[in-house]
Amino acid sequence: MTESTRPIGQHGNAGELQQQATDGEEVLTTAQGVAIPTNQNSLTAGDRGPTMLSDFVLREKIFRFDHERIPERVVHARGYGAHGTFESSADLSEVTRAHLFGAEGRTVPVFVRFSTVAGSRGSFDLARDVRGFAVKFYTAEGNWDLVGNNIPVFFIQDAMKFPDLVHAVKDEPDRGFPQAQSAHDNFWDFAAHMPESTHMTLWQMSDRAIPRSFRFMEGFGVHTFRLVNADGASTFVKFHWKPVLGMQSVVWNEAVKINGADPDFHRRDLWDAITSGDLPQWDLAMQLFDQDTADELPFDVLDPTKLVPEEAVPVQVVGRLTLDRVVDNDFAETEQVAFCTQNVVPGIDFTDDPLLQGRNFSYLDTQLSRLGSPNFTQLPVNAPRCPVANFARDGHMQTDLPAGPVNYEPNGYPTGHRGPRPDQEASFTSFAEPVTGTTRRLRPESFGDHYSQARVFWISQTEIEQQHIVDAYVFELSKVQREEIRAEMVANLRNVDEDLAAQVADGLGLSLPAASTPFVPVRTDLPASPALSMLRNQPQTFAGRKLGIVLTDGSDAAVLAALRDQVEAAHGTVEIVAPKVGGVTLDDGSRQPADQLLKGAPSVLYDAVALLPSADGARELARDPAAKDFVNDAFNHFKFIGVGSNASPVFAAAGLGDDLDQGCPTVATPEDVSAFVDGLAALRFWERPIAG
Ligand code: HDE
Repeated sequence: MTESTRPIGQHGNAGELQQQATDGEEVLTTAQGVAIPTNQNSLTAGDRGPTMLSDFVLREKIFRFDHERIPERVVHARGYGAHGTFESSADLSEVTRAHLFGAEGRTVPVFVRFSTVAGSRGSFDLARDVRGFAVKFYTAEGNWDLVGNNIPVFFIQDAMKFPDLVHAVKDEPDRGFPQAQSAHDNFWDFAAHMPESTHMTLWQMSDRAIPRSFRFMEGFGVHTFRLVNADGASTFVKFHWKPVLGMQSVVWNEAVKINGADPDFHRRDLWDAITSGDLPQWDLAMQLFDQDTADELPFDVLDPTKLVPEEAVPVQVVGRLTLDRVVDNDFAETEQVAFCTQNVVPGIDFTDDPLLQGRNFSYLDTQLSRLGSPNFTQLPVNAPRCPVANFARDGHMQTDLPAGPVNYEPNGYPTGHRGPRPDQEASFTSFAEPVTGTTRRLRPESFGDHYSQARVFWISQTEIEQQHIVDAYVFELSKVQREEIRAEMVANLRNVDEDLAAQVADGLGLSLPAASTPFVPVRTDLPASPALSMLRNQPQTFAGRKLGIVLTDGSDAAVLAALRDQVEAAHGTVEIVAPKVGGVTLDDGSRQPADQLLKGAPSVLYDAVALLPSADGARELARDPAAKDFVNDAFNHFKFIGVGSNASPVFAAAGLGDDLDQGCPTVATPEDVSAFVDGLAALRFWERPIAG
């Protein structure tokens, strides 16, 4: 064990004296290792007298507590991390000298942190927001950080604009709200005046921004990076993460309710999946292309507001990420992990994407403000798992013990005492790119098309997805108080698609404004890219999803058993919801504990539901607002609902008596179960004729 990975309490040498409490637990000590009889009562003078200044136990405990917090991340403050492994499945040595990709089957440990962007650390998981997808690969050649998002493009083209973007989207500075929401004046004012952000806002208004959980979302490196091979030749690369369980999102009304019912919905989902052995997985995929292909594309590959369509450059899977271990300590790991886009290894390099160049400065810089010392690289979660040797020294919280007199180079000390020497073979060498031109502060012309790819995204969506995008714009812009911002946004949307703009204007009760003037003409000849639609690429599986079953005393034990068996056979999970969390007595006399209290587990927490009350139980439920909300929400959120033989009174009471459709099949006998469970693979019954 290295110095930096020792658990607290194992530092130093206890010598002869091995302290152990009588019950076998560790002995309670101060931070100095001094055993103390209690840390529950202060030292006072007399029975009710003053607390003594000499009470170092009290002072130390309070002192430690007073300094527990560090600044939260300026963006991506709310995040959740886990450990895992990456295994390569391809030999990419022709395009990169990175050891990690040098052969099939190479494995490296990883740490992943998912996050929302705008909200503070204590905000809620289901904000309509971009999600961060940051992966630290602890490779044999040093740490590689792929700090991506779940959306493949970004709001801005130049790092110079990032502070403006973040100021605009965060809570408004005078009033300090709204929290974790882009639905306010400053964000849309900024977006309306930044046509380059239009493509990203379409993605942000799509269901991608309200994922069902981290397990069901894609990830993207966003920028064009380079791979560099042993001969120094470069290939452009776009990185993708593809969830093995397929993509899935919730609907907006569901998101709003999940935030109230379980603000930790996403982190709980990840924790539950990993701890139950249902290990989340993503394929790492690459789009590889050369300069000629880049030149043929109708946009600049250095522009981070553009993507490379999968139809133009295929996405090839090169490995798989498996998350297999939850953190031991949220602060030590998830909060202290320090991702830096500048962390690359030999064989992986940057391009001149101006956003990426700015990030390479920002991430290192921000760690100092968050973690307080350049020695953050020594924290266990950040420390490389390969040797580290250089002449950097000292600083706050230095925990390494670099021995010897040499802390500079060149030096004339004899071999073996000179300190670390460069190894040219092993070294990272920056791609040798010819650079010409005069310095300037001007955006390249090739970055001037702000709408054509936004249009491609729009026309690639199914009607349902388009409707959700319209609804999201209408919702967000309805929260804006300065009305001219609405018109300015719609004026931009007219350049994307007239229909989109007309629908948003109609939803806002706004007469259609004149279109804004695009910097370059919008290309309407670019084809749709079906790969951009979530619904067109639905996974058709209930694996990893959850069925909530409402039971009462007297519920049918045989139907329940069949449901549980078949959902589990489909690799889904089942949760029992009952009027009392102590559980119910089934019709065969057996006792069934509940996982959730009905009043505490609305149907938004489930992917599909089934109601199996007894006749008496159904009469009770029909009077229970929580039960009525349960079925109403499930219905309105397009969920599949299994209807037990006695359940009709609950639906009648919820006003759904005549509405039950093919998405609400009867599950009256064990024989009905397989059709219901098979149907769950469709995930939602979108055919339901309700406004979503
Ligand atoms: Fe970040 N970003 N970012 N960002 N970003 C940070 O670094 C920044 C951008 C992303 O889980 C900060 O350690 C600038 C794009 C993720 O710890 C900060 C620019 C993408 C995370 C920062 C961008 C991202 C961050 C705040 C424009 C997708 C969370 C805390 C030039 C490819 C990582 C920190 C984690 C975090 C700066 C744009 C993703 C301030 C200046 C584009 C996933 O350094």
